[in-house]
Amino acid sequence: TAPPPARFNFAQHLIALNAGRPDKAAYLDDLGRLSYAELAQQVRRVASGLAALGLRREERVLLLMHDCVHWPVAFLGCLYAGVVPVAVNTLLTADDYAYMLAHSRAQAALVSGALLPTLQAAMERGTHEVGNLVVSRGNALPAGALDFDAWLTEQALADKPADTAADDIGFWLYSSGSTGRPKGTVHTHANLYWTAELYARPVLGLSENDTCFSAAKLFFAYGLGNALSFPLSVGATTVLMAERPTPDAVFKRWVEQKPTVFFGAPTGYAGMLASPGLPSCEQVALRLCSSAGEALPREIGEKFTARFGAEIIDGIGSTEMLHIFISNRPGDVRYGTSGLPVDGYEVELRDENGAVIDGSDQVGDLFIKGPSAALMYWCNRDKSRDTFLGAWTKSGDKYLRDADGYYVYAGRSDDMLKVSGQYVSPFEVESTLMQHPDVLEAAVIGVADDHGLTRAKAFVVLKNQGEAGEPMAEALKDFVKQRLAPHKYPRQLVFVAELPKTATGKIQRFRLREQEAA
Ligand code: 3SK
Repeated sequence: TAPPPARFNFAQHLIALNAGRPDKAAYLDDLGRLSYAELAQQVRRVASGLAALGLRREERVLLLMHDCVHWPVAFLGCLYAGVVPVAVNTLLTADDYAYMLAHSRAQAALVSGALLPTLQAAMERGTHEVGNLVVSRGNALPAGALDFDAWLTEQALADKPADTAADDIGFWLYSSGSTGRPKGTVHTHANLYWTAELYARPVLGLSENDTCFSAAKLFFAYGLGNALSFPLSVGATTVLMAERPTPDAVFKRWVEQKPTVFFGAPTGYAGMLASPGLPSCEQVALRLCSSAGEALPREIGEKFTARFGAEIIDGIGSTEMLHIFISNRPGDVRYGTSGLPVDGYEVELRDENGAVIDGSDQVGDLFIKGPSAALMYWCNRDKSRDTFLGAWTKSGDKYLRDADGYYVYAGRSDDMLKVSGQYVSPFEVESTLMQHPDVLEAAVIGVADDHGLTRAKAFVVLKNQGEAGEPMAEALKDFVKQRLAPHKYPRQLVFVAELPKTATGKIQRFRLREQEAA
């Protein structure tokens, strides 16, 4: 695959690629359709609008929006202008956004109307430098805020893109870690190109004949590829949906909009297969499905293919590598494995001394080398140094290679959990539980549910053990739900008299895991 030219602007690259299909639908969202010509125009209007607001190259803009046509228009408009969008999870709390605003020093925010109250609470809570708010699909706008559509119509078309280098900072995504705040993961313009050219085109065989639909939202690295950089790199059409990807919401799009490629996560596939509304094979047009976020249990893949004929292509990616670097291949799917390295990426398993493991069936730490790796974690030298090791990136996952060379997931190297494809830090949940006046201490681990998918389970020591019982368990779950993003609360919570600890008082989560496995 040829590298992008040294001077390269990913938004301009997409506009040029699709200049020959002006009337084709680039996006179908809950309210309408956006053609490729309209997308190009709106991207150039956003670029002008940002300049008119005083935004300068390399300054950051917070992008906090539900999936709708404004999201790709805003993201690519920033890239076209050389402004850096910081795309953030829509499910977080005001406290999370307050941190992100201060950390990124975002100079403006592009926000969905429904998310505006949370963002405003964040702005009141901490220091920030947001000078302008542009609100997508909002009702009553606060003084000084701009309506996204009205703002766009007032802008001229920017006459040329920012003259960015392929290696210039393009955008940030936040990635969660086992301790501390989320890390601002800094990606280049070229990284978007690489993931499309190394994975979407050759592995998924995406083409302009496809209609893509991703249950994973655009703010996830997975969703950003699935619903933006991949389809726009081949001239396909993408279905966007603002609401949560419940089985019924997904089925409605499958049946009405007939996507040919669907991107989901194992929890979603399990929920859909168990749902009474599951459509028949004849009602849908799926030719291929993708799964990532956590390892896909074999049974889910087999059941899905038996129902729809289509394979689920399971793979592993990361926010740091931007998309998938080990994947199954259509026509050669081994359910229960993540597949083989994607061409263009090298993969190593290393033992605890850092030596490369050559043999099969030995668990090691997974390292990846490839051109789409992030540059760094913003303003976090220690964690950057720990993860980005020259040409190699540490994934934080444990894997083994089977006798045929296929990679099999063997857990995390740290204590992080992946619940419904999203990272959950046990420390964060434990410290939230410990803010409750009745809790003495707590430990959180991942346990497998009936489908083999990970769920958070909390072990809680109460100050007064006599209060243990269902009402207290529900109260503690609610306590966490009110303070953290919804995917972080423990679905299971049990009371224990004490937690296993080292001589120095550190909680031994591995003992709880062993106890659960026994
Ligand atoms: O969350 C993941 O595992 C993932 C998968 C594919 C692409 C990107 C990411 C972050």
